[in-house]
Amino acid sequence: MWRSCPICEASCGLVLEVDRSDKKVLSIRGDDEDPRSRGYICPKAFAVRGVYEDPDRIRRPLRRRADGWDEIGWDEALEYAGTRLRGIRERCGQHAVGTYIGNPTGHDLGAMLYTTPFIQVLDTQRLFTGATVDQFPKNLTCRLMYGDAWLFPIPDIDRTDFFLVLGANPLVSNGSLMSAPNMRARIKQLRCRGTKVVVLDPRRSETAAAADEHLFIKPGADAYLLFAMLNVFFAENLIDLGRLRDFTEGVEKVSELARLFTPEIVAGPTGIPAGDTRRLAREFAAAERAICYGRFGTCTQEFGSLASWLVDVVDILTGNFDRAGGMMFPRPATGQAEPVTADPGPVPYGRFRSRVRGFPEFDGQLPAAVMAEEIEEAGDDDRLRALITVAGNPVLTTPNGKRLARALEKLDFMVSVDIYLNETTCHADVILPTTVHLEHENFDFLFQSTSVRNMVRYSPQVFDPLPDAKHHWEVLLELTARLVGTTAEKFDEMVVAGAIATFIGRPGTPCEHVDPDDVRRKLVDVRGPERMLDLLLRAGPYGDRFEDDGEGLSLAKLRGKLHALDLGPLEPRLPEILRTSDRRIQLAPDLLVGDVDRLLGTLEERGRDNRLVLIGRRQLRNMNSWLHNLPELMSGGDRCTLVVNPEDARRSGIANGGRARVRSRTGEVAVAVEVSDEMMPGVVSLPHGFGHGASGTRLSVANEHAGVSYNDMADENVLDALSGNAVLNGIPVEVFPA
Ligand SMILES: Nc1nc2c(c(=O)[nH]1)N[C@H]1C(S)=C(S)[C@@H](COP(=O)(O)OP(=O)(O)OC[C@H]3O[C@@H](n4cnc5c(=O)[nH]c(N)nc54)[C@H](O)[C@@H]3O)O[C@H]1N2
Ligand SMILES: Nc1nc2c(c(=O)[nH]1)N[C@H]1C(S)=C(S)[C@@H](COP(=O)(O)OP(=O)(O)OC[C@H]3O[C@@H](n4cnc5c(=O)[nH]c(N)nc54)[C@H](O)[C@@H]3O)O[C@H]1N2
Ligand code: SF4
Ligand SMILES: [Mo]
Repeated sequence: MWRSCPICEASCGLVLEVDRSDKKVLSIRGDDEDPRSRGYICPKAFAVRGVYEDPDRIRRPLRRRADGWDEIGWDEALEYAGTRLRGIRERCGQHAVGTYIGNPTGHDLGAMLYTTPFIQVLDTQRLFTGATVDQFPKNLTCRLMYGDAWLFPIPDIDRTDFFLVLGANPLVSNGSLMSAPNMRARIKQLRCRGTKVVVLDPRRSETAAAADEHLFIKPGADAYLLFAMLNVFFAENLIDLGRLRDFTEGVEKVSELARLFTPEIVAGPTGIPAGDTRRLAREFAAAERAICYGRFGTCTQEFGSLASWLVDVVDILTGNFDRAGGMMFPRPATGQAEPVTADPGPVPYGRFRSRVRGFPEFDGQLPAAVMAEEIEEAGDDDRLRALITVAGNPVLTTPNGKRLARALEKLDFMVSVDIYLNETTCHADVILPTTVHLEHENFDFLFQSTSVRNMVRYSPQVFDPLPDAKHHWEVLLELTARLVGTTAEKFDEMVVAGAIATFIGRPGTPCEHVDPDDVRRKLVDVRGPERMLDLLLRAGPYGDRFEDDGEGLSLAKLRGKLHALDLGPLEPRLPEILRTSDRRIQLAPDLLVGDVDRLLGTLEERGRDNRLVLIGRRQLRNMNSWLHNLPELMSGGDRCTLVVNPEDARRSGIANGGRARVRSRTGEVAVAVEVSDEMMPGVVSLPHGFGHGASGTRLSVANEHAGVSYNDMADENVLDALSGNAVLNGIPVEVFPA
């Protein structure tokens, strides 16, 4: 069987040898014929078997009793959850019920498509997602600059001559907002072709080690550095917008601001000598085709929105945007990035605020970092009383997780849609499990929009689920229907009718003259995500538009393809797909410009600041917090170690192989030490996602390799001031011998 790997964004092609009668996976290997991954896989590919077989995985709904958990039937579980949630909404208002949606949602078509109606029906001001511990600054800046929070520019990496990477480690993460399997081979190939690869990172990461050049940068200082590069571009007449000049607003404003940040002024806060910054800027501007790419590290910091913004500004002002070898916009087959005629209206920002610290919403979301206080400290008439976690483990993945764990115990009611009894779900009153990867069809919905080449990928179901199992979308649909007071079948019909009304017969779209009744007859005849997918594909840019014998895509046609379907290189798409009100790129949005004073205000202080700070470190065999229960990924020694520069180790009195205590404002942990000059002096590093072993969890393997939780040390009070993204890097800590 052929499938794509659903664990990370790269979505590599897999070949599975299976025994279907015995429901056993005999082997997993990389698919040599997959045009995207060409045989490449990483060790996490084995997780699709590991999770499927894991005896600790939850297979039937669990209800909490005084002395443990009872397996219960689906009717009872859904009725119980629905009744309690409805009761709290009726008594205390809709905002008393909140939800936290986690990362695996983005890897499952059904979860993606049915989360939207679920959120709409909840209609709560307590919507939290993993986005606010990840890429929310990028969402904000894309909304401000291009008019859509999900219109991300993606590196056209294979055609570039200069690849500048800030705050990303694609050799380990396998790429984020840059879906491209086997980054090691790609980078090697690029360098053979003469492309220069430069990495700015406080740690000599795996990617930095494979690059032409690595510069240490102090955590949180990217916005200064990027402004200084812009300063050089303006001072030395290196600005060239090319065809973007005709539809870009705000160059003058950026020039004014950049004047304030010379390479000399930012040398203190960045730790990068002015000469290096100047040279970097000149080399970047001189390259025929260049990419400035920033990701997790440039988002999860106090100036996350400014840094994310300036990354794009550097690309735009050097003519490296929306053209081959620069940053480009993919064209997903399901139509997310097609031109739209409707005015997007004002930026959805600050329409309401969190109750306790008054943080403004963006796009309907509040920062995950305020969750605990909304439970514990909001007034009795207004507190968050019930929470639904969906495929998320915020106790280990959001700042001050220990506090959150305590707060969850104070909820009136908690539901978790999840497959493990882990550090978060152990606080729930009822756990609703879903089928896992091999038990359902899939389509890489999100990663078409982040792929470095246009592509579509369908993955078939491998095994029938247990007779009484439910898919993720079914669980969400059942819960949603119960909140509305209707049946799942009826609600699903409403969802499809809504989608048909959106995509069919709308003036100015490819299916303007298609008959909605005809569409309904022709769609695949099943409930759920496959029917929606068929609609989106057929109405999408490569679709058959519901013509009989049409050439274009449909689900039926896609089901016949064993491997990913390559739809060609990325192509220029601007200005057609801009969604800003005036259909122009907003290079200097007021909200971002307004935050530059804060950046200026911290220049001196940051230059002087020599406190020790903590940053994270992804590891090839982790996926955030949730693959630690698979023995095949947990062999070898303790991975949850603190890496310390030799100078800092000496100063702190700790040694390689010894143990250290790490203390921040919020927490303290004890870990094993590795001393290495891969760390910038003044910076220590620890992986996240560990910290298992909590009582009440059912993770027999993970609890044996418990480690400590990074997020016990991340401070829930320090956020990116604009987007509310958590600051997960650059946390001031003290380190001393254990
Ligand atoms: N300090 C620090 N914190 C971080 C990060 C960091 O680098 N450093 N990274 C951040 C990032 S980028 C992210 S995306 C977040 C992730 O944060 P979360 O999404 O909160 O956490 P995960 O560890 O991905 O947990 C996934 C959960 O989904 C469940 N699950 C897995 N598969 C399925 C499924 O098919 N169905 C259902 N229903 N449940 C499933 C797992 O059991 C687990 O409970 O963490 C963030 N937190
Ligand atoms: N193996 C594995 N792969 C994963 C995941 C996983 O947990 N494990 N998680 C997946 C998810 S959900 C995501 S979002 C992606 C993220 O993927 P990436 O965006 O590639 O993120 P990271 O691998 O965390 O790399 C961030 C880098 O930023 C550096 N850094 C820290 N602070 C700063 C700073 O202030 N400035 C600069 N310039 N650099 C800084 C860190 O040292 C690190 O090398 O990875 C995905 N892939
Ligand atoms: S890089 Fe690894 S985890 Fe990511 S899709 Fe490929 S095989 Fe799966
Ligand atoms: Mo993420």
